[in-house]
Amino acid sequence: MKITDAKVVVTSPGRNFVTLKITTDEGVTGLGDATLNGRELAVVSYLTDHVAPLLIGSDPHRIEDTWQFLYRGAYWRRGPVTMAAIAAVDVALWDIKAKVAGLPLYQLLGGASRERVRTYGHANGRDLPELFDSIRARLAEGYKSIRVQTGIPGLKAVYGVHSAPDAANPTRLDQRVRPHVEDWDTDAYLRHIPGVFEAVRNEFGPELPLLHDAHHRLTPLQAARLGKELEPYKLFWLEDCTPAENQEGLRVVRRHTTTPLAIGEVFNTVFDYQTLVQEQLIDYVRSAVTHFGGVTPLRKLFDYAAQYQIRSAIHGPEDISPVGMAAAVHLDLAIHNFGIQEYSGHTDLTNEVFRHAYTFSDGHLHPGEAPGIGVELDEELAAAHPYAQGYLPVNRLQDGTVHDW
Ligand code: EZ4
Ligand code: CO
Repeated sequence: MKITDAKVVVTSPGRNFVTLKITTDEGVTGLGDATLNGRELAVVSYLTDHVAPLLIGSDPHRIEDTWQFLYRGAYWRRGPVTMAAIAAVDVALWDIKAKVAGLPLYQLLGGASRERVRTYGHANGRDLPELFDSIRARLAEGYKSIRVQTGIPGLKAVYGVHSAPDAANPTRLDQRVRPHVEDWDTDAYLRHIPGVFEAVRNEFGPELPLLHDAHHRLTPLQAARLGKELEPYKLFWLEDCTPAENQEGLRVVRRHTTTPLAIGEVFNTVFDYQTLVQEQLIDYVRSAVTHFGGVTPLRKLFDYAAQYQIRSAIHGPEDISPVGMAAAVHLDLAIHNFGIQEYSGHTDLTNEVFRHAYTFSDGHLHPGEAPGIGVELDEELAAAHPYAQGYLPVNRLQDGTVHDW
């Protein structure tokens, strides 16, 4: 069997998605997600200009060898662009192998370790009444675990909370798209958050698993303090409390709090995790199949983390396409040290462009029984919704200093 074509499809059914489609001489095709939110076209070029020519004529069954060839063969290792591109190839090849076998991918990964995959959904509100409504809406949709994000008094726009369009900071300037500007004040945040969790616990009781994402904004000492102050409310986890490129910083956090910690959605190789895992400084590894080089290396990370009783928590925002989500759900079902899967769902139009076999019900996902990863790309519909330039927001402190978003 030989690869005869590798093409990249960029589509924007509400937001941008980058998909690799690999075709073989026997007519079997495979899909991989390569979406890197806000920097999509860099990955498109990496794939079309540099990777696709290398794939033509090669054997799609040699997944490990192809992965090593692309990773080591580039000489320039790691980084989100490289690893998103390699991830798309890896998942497309797993899709092909599983289709040839006539089995859903999870069967090739060792088979199901559980009946279904538990998820968490996002609730948010500018104030407590709005937040409570949002939590009730997620519970009504079936979610059993809830990530809580809230507005902060005095701040106009905060990560994870819907805000009114800001006339002073237009996202379009002279037809050029500019990032939306959010504002930030760590002291105001630290003062406000514990009271929010106290109120949520009082309203929804002790059993509901609650999560919170600090989105890389705190110093180790600030994170230690927050973790400690949240202990009475027994969080499922506190996510991305610091920008964890400085892995050693987590020693400070860990020394001071028993609030569980989750980190890694912006990481792309196992090397980003070495200190965090070996020293057991975190409880959940957060990388997505799409940004970590695919199913092959993410499986290895999970097995490595398992030795330290660290569990999986694959990143699942809307900017992971249904192709990336499908690959994640197969892995979730198969591995032993599964923790939880983030799941926000996609718009109806996105689900039409990417028809998928995975299903969501009663707060749980299942990958379905279709051979491969179980996603079909409607290329005509994809073409009807072309790429639209877009950026993630940026964050500024009260005096204008750029801060981590
Ligand atoms: O900000 O995926 O936990 N989820 C997150 C996401 C990220 C986006 C960035 O593209 O932090 O919402
Ligand atoms: Co996050």
